[in-house]
Amino acid sequence: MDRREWLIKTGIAGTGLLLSRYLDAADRFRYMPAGDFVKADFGPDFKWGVAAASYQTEGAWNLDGKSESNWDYFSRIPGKIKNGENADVAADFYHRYPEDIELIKAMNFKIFRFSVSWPRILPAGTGAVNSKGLDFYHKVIDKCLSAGIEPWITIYHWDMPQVLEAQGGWANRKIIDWFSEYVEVITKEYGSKVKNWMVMNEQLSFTGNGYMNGVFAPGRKSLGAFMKSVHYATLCNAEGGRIVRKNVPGANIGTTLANTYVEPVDQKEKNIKAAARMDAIMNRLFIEPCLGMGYPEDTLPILKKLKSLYEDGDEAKMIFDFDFIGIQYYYRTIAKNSIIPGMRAKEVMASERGVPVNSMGGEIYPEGLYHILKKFSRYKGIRNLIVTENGTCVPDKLENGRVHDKERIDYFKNHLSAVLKARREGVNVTGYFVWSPTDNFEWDSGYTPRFGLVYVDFKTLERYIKDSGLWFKEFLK
Ligand code: GCO
Repeated sequence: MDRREWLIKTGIAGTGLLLSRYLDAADRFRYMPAGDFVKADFGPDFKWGVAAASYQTEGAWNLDGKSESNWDYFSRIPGKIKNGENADVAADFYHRYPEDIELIKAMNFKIFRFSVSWPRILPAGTGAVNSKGLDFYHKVIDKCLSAGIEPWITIYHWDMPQVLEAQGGWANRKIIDWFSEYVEVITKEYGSKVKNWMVMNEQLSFTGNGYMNGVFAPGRKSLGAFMKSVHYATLCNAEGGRIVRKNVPGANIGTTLANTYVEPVDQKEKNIKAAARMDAIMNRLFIEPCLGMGYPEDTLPILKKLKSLYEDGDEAKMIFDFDFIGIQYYYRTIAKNSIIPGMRAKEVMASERGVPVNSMGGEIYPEGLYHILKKFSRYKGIRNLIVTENGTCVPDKLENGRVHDKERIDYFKNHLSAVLKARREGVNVTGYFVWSPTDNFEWDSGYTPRFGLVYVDFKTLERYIKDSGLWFKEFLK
């Protein structure tokens, strides 16, 4: 057993924060080289899927009765989106879903995770249901089923009717009623055909980036609004789960969380503590209340402010009776102490550290996925983990109808190797979904970062399977 293996076995490495005390970069464990594992190593029931989201792919922003979403509105504010882009057309999934589902099938995936656009279903946010909106997802679901692909629905992947955002969105407690109504409608509508449901996509991303950093819709920069959005999103997550449970017999219910592996920049006490505070926000804030542990306020005292938002019964209502947790991992975060109030920690950017990065500047660090899976497996209440998103953006070039994205293939091999290592050590990780089947609209970064297994020419909207898509086709066959 080498030093690293020993650290992992003894659980020392599992704390993450202590690891770099013992290991320098050269010691990092090596992943199994290409071809050293095969699909069968993951077991016969392992779930292989791809993941996408409504606003990022559909386009058709004002067709067939859909109302304006918070992102439609936000993307029109000058300066909010790179190059002034928006997702009015996106990948035109609204019209091209049959082709895209055929492509998913051609790459030998068995699951398609997609989200439902709330403003397509309830254009006024609540009240009248738009039957054409309902029809669209029936067609998507039916196409999946006829292609032998299991549809997995994300209920909320960040697009809400602008009419509700204008009333405060996630920072208004009424969101609990608004959201519950929406969940009632779609679970009753699709529950007989769809058994796998994820209530939310990355609460931290839409609350933190939307209400605190202001880089996502609705572009607010308010600690107070952020706190409210955290608490109400926590309540909605659990309540959404209860509604799915009630309306969909035999449902498999989860939610998906943003994750990053946090380590301190060095072993100074103050930086270790800063990393712990950052970890509390980035990895613990939304899972711990689901488990009845409350918010991680011992590590991050500012979270005590959340208590002032509690109403009678909230503590119990925050508990989420889920079947699985979706892990969404892209990069590692290195933290150091900072005097900025609140988290009192800041990130040491990958660019300052000279490490491999994706085209958005996130560090490519496969073993971080292994550590996150181990970390989550240590929560007593989590029975089942699925990697519901993992992927990378590369400056792809289309050449004679081909995209030679070797970097992306290596990324997948190394991250799959990390998943397998966790699985072999007893972590109950039961699936892996790639973000994303096709290139699409990457929020405030617009169309520049390409995450797809399939290249989309955004001028013609034609699709081309990249080498990474062909790699999966072979690997999954
Ligand atoms: C997210 C979302 C996706 C992103 C993906 C790549 O996690 O931000 O779920 O919508 O596009 O993660 O950044």
